[in-house]
Amino acid sequence: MSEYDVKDTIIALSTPLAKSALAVVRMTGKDAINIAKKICFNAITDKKIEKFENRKSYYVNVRDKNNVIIDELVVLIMLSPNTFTSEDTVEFFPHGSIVIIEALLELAVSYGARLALKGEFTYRAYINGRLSISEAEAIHDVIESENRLMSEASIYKMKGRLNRSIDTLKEYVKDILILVEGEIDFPEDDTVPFSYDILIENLKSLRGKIDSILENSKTVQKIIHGVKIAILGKVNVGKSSIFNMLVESNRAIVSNIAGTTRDFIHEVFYVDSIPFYIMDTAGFHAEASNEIEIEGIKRSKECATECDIILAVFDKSTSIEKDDLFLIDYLATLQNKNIIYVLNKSDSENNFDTSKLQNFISLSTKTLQGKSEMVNSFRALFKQSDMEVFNKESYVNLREKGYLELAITIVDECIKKSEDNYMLDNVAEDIRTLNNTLFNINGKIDANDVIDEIFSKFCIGK
Ligand SMILES: Nc1nc2c(ncn2[C@@H]2O[C@H](COP(=O)(O)OP(=O)(O)O)[C@@H](O)[C@H]2O)c(=O)[nH]1
Ligand SMILES: [Mg+2]
Repeated sequence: MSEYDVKDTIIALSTPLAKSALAVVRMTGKDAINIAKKICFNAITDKKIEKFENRKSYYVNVRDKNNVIIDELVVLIMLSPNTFTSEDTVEFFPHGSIVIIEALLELAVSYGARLALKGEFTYRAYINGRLSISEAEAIHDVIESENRLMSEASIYKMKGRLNRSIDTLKEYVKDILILVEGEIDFPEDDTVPFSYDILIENLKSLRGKIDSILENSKTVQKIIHGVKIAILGKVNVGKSSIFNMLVESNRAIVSNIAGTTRDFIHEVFYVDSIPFYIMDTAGFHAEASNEIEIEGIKRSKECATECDIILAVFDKSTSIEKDDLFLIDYLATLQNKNIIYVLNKSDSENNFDTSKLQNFISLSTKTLQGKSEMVNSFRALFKQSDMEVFNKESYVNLREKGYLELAITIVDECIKKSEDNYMLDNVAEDIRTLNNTLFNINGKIDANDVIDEIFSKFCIGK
């Protein structure tokens, strides 16, 4: 990355710039310790600290060039090479005052440090071989995580879970290359038997391994992104009551005044730690009488197309009406949707003709009868094996997916060429390209613009 000069000592606030009890300011680079020595004084004796030892914390006064105290704080010393960036690193824990933080940064800069750019600490970790590009990206995912499963999956990715799968692929490709090159260079030597059939078998098995990384990634992503549920039904069937029952709060306004839910609200709840994002919608009318209702129905339909599950709610206490039939007909037009029909208000007298509904859950938000059946039907969307995949495997992002898909195209091409008994030199060339493609996923990449793109998504101080 052209603008990142790795010779500089860099410093940045790693926590948000806001008033808080404490903040973390991190400095890394060859002058980090020297600069710390110039500005830190023992908080008890007020003497300079001659020698900073590795992995020790020091209680210090930071003094500016006029010897005025900026703050009394703890610094943590981490010496190269066992640090995040691999370089000498000093972490300051000042009070979370914006004035103090800015004075501290300014002071370090006056002694030769430079303010870090976005993602520059992680960039150093990458450049110094501490992290692969995939692991660096996973750090970004950890910070951006919106739920516990997302952070768990990204932490495992950061710790190298995907890397290990990619490395296994690379080993496999290397073995295939050895097989092919052995035959090219020593066709007479049969210690490793060669035939196109053996080669094809190996290539097919490699393809299976790539396929399974992509498949596993889909499962992991399905789990971490959770499931979107939309609640649809005519007014007053109890949509908002169901919403509240599932999120276990009184977020949505429940009322017997028709049309209370105007703006859609959404919340998250967890079943076996899998996040479900649920959306309450306005009533579904056959005939909208005003613009708000027209907009409401339009948005309900949008929710229905975007979500993974539709809870279609009907009211046992009322007779089946035009609006109900309108909803049933609308749902019939949707394809590949998971629709759960719910007959709510099971505690009341029956006025509803259920012959129009094939399978339905009988529910009462008052007595909670049917709630566990409903939750179980959400749970049933996930197989036990999905969770096992989640616990063992990793996910790929768009960049990684692109390379894996490219790898598949190359493997398929190799299989085809082998089936047609192409010259082995030609196949070997493709396998080398394949090797480079996999290398791009988690190896060191040269393309500056790709690296720029990746690290520019980071925040400063990361
Ligand atoms: N008896 C009974 N009444 C319910 C039940 N669920 C909701 N209600 C009532 O039905 C009315 C409409 O509920 P609400 O959740 O606002 O319906 P929405 O318009 O579909 O969002 C309210 O008076 C609720 O108290 C239930 O299971 N049994
Ligand atoms: Mg409502």
